[in-house]
Amino acid sequence: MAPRVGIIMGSQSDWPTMKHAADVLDELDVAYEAKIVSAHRTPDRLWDYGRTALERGLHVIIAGAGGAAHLPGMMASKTRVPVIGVPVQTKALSGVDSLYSIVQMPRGFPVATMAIGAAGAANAGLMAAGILAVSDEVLGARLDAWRAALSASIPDEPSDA
Ligand code: RP5
Repeated sequence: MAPRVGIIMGSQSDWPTMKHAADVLDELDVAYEAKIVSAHRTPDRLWDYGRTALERGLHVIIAGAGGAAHLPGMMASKTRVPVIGVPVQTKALSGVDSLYSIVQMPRGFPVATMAIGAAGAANAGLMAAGILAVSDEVLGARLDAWRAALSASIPDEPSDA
């Protein structure tokens, strides 16, 4: 099945974070691809990816990067495929640098920015699935079941265990 979601990241070092998005998409049986596309180290790859995203059938792009995290914003500039940004946690500034780099887009070129780190990546997967599910009832039912199972797993009361 052709991927409907593109997961891109600035470096191999981002994969342990971005894998959380991939894991959620696996759980929901959503076809995706995962690529390393760096705004700074492989700018031509970024341009080609954005130029061909729509014609290749991508519906959503999840873009994760850390530090001077220009990848999500640059991708949003190159394609109208919706971009979900994931700020990767950094050692020097704990990912606040990544967050600020991604979230403060100028009017006209939005990036839907998630929380810093693994939770943000997982939520990016869920957000992508939610966008696809608007026009895919079967996926919508899987997403509803996923959400219900999470709710059911939350205990009523805390325990010492
Ligand atoms: C960014 O620089 C990447 O997204 C990564 O988060 C960060 C560090 O990359 P490496 O030096 O670990 O390759 O472009």
